[in-house]
Amino acid sequence: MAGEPQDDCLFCKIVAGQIPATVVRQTETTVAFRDINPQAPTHVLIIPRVHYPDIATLGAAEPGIAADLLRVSGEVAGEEKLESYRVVFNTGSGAGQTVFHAHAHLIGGRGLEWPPG
Ligand code: D5M
Repeated sequence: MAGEPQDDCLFCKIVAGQIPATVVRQTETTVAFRDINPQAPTHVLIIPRVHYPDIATLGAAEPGIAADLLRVSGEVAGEEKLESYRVVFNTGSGAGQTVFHAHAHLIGGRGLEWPPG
């Protein structure tokens, strides 16, 4: 069923506490934790507790939870004292998505080029 945990999903396992993560914030609908392969001094992933493969399917089915990802991104950016930062949703393998459970990347703490590669 849509949104149900998937046995083969890494981020569902983090939500369930079956795989350790450095969690920085939790809400009723989201979990935020540090990326295992940080691309900047602050690199936090904000994920929904429910399973959808990407931000498009999450946003279509659960727009309130998609908005929660953005709200929590801003809250973590504040806690990390970031004045400038980027929130990125890689969507599809051609855009670099490797984990098919919707997630926002919060990246900051260094200068960021535009356009991204
Ligand atoms: O981003 C997927 C991100 O997930 C990538 O930056 C690495 C990160 N990752 C993978 N495994 C873990 C664990 N176990 N903890 C924390 N972070 C992890 P994508 O946009 O799909 O390329």
